[in-house]
Amino acid sequence: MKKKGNIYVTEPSLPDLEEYTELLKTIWESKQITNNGELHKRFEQELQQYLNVKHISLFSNGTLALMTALKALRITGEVITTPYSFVATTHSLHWNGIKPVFCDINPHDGNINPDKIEALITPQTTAIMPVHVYGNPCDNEKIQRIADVYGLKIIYDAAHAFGVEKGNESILNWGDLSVLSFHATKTFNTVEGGAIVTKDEKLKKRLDYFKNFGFANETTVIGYGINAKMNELISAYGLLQLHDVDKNIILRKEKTQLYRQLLQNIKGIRLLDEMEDVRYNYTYFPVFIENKQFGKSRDSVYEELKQNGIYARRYFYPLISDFPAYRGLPSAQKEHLPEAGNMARQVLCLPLYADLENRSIERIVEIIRRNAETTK
Ligand code: T4K
Repeated sequence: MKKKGNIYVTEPSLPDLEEYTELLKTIWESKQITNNGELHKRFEQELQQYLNVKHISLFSNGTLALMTALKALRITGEVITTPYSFVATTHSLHWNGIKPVFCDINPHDGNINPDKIEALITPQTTAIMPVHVYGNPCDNEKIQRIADVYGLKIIYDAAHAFGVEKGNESILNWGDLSVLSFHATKTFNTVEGGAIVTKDEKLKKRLDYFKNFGFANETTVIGYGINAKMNELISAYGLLQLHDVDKNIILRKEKTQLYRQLLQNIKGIRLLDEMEDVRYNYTYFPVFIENKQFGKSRDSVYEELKQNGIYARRYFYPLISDFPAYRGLPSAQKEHLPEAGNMARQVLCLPLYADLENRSIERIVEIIRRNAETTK
């Protein structure tokens, strides 16, 4: 339960209640409350235009979207993925009977290290599932080159990458498809929700069938479909969120810049670099606390903030490969994942959301500064 006065890692932006009520009235009149209604169609269209992508299929959440994506692409055997992510990434593989193979990451962006992928490929490998962690674009060129040589599919977990562009192109167009999450904790939220983006019109159709039990029409079921549809009430909410998302991203950018400026002189705090040709969405603000230089551990800063009513989060600690469900896998062994282990030990995601007050940021940085053994 949230307590008034505390500051949490995030806070959702909600649509205008009166506007939402007006839209709800149209649902009450039509009595179409789910199953590809008018608002669902409108939301899909407007999102497709906003994100500048070819096709998009809405889902009830990101996890079901990931699970459905793997099914629709008939992915089997082994999939090479990152341990430095939210556990849903790997769970979606397990739910499809696929063995995850963990690959180490880059310390500069937290993403899968493409130079380490090839060594993990076996005759059972069918796909690569990278994550654009914190919305940082993966090295798509290298990953695509490997996929092309070995005939592998690429499923991007783009849960953090809503609206992210590189060189004026949506990164959601990369790979065979990209999966978005619209969870309450994301820059663009629909309470719960998600979507799959693809360039392939036929795949978009198959995804639409798969999220509706596999029904292609009243009498044809094309495979092991699931129920992962987005309903009309959520589509209405999403349509209104789209009006505000640009404003929210700008506010988040300003907060991020303030953090960066205030943190710059604290020894032992490492921030990830931003690439010049990338439009970020500022969903997370991760800092990495280098124990020796900083003088105290990441966990002591985490606890100290907590005692002051500030709830930062250690996304992503522990590594997925350290959870009991996965730690027995050969690729999960710590010696194969040194960079991921380091980042998981050092990371702290500081509060970031559109309504976060600047004086709260100043307070958070002050607490961190007090913790630092030495400052310049
Ligand atoms: N792939 C990746 C890479 C992902 O990061 C995620 C989800 C997925 C796949 C799966 O997508 P979904 O199936 O979720 O669509 C959160 C989210 O539940 C999860 O969506 C997200 N990633 C993950 C990184 O974080 P928690 O357990 O940290 O959430 P929770 O409830 O502790 O919320 C954090 C803080 O946010 C709270 O302390 C207060 C605030 N908050 C939260 C909610 C839910 C609010 O102010 N209002 C709210 O309604 O997992």
